[in-house]
Amino acid sequence: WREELCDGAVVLRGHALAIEAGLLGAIDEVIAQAPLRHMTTPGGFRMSVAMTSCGRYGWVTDRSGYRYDAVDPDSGKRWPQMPGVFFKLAQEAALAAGFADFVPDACLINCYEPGARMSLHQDKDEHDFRQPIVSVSLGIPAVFQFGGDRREDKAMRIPLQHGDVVVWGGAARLRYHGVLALKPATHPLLGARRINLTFRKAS
Ligand code: MD5
Ligand code: FE
Repeated sequence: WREELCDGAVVLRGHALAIEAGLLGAIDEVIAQAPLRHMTTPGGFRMSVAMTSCGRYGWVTDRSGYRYDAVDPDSGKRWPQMPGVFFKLAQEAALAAGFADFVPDACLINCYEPGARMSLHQDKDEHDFRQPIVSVSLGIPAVFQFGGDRREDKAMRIPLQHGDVVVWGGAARLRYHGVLALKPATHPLLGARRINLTFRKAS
């Protein structure tokens, strides 16, 4: 089931359902090596979303800024390897949306509990904006805000559910976006949590 939001942005409804057990097992293995943590923004705010990463690079934020780093600042070690089931899903979803040869080297794992949100922002810390971003929603539902090229542009609201995969490329790659505060809910496999995997080519 495929919905095109605009040129370059494609929602693949339920695309991850067939491999949910493999994804959840791999998430647990990553989190055991690199625990979820609430990072601090450059402005000094604690993020309501808990995060960790796997792959060659992880996305981190602290008082000095946002960046991709090959080392987990909490452990001083490299991030866990990207599980094969993650890489395959990201590459295959990108191909389905028209992006051949997507080779993600960073996977950010975002964990939202009820009340957690992500305010409008652009993803600009990567080097090559011709590369898409693939995002996978798991657990309780969220309302995604899909804005325009300017922060003031009116945002569309897109409900995202367990198993939905979105490919953000082309004209959508630099659009403002965010996630509204999650409502209390429980998912049979994930409990009161939403986990979003975002796959990127950082370098
Ligand atoms: C999330 N995460 O649901 C989203 C999914 C993040 C983030 O925004 O930065 O961790 S990725 C959504 C995205 C990426 C790139 C472009 C656009 C959306 N877009 O054009 O709307 O946790
Ligand atoms: Fe983002």
